[in-house]
Amino acid sequence: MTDDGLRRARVIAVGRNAAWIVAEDESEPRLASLRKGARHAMLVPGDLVEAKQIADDRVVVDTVHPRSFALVRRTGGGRVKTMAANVDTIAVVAALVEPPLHLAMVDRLVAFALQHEVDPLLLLTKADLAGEDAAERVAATYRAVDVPTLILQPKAGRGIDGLRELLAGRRALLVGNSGVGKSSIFRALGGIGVVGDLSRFGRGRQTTTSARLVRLGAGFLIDSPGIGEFELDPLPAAEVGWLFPEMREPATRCRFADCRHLTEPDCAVRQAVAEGRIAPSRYASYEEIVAGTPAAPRAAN
Ligand SMILES: Nc1nc2c(ncn2[C@@H]2O[C@H](COP(=O)(O)OP(=O)(O)OP(=O)(O)O)[C@@H](O)[C@H]2O)c(=O)[nH]1
Ligand SMILES: [Mg+2]
Ligand SMILES: [Zn+2]
Repeated sequence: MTDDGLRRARVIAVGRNAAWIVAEDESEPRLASLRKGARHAMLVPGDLVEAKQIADDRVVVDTVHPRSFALVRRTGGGRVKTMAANVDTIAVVAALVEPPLHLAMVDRLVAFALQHEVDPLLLLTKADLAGEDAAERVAATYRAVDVPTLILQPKAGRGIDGLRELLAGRRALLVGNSGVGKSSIFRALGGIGVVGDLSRFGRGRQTTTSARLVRLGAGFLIDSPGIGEFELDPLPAAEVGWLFPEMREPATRCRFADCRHLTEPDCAVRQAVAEGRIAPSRYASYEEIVAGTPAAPRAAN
């Protein structure tokens, strides 16, 4: 604690008038109240705050530090929602089945991470239901484009040690469709399922309704509610192409310097797809993003 009674703390979960925070030099979370009408009514997990102890059992969030990176997404209703702050890693979680594998969304999230210079990871679940071959095929597609990919079975503990290693020192956010296993992974890494009265259960399933954070050594991991869709803001084709690293080299060999790799003649990117050097599912995602078509669930390669 500093002279002015302020203590630096990380936000782990946020409710309407209060937030769970954990001081940097403590391990137990404390419930802190938020000043009504203050800007920090919009706190999200990952935010770094200064908290003031005003009585033995009362803590108030005083100030919020500027965010280094916040994951902001547009909701169906056209509003924006901030999911987490100060993360340096986006851990995309995708189930191979149940719900069906949604590669269009995986590709958008990976592209989004590259666009914002945070590191993408891919965590594949439910290989026990989908089969190892299917899991390895998908993993190979993403490892080939330098996205670290793990096959996990959180309840059985499979892959959890490897994930803990991969996350060491990182500030990571779990993101993906509902039911893919984000909270299962979060719990397997030591996250608590329910944080006091800020959480509630949705529709009989253990659907996560608000984001929350677990500290992992010097880093942390944030669990978030499932998202139905994820769209990138509109971008010129050349920029979308840059977000698909496997297209960068072929793109230098297209006949036209401003080739969008759609219908242009002598396109080295489409040639690479035809020759199996670029995964058709990745190229399909590229096409959809350039065309502004919403992400549609589609089968793996
Ligand atoms: N068989 C199998 N089931 C899994 C695996 N991973 C997660 N599950 C199950 O999938 C269901 C959904 O998992 P959750 O962890 O709640 O999913 P979530 O991504 O947190 O879902 P939301 O909070 O709704 O976004 C649970 O019944 C898990 O036990 C896996 O690798 N194999
Ligand atoms: Mg959940
Ligand atoms: Zn081209």
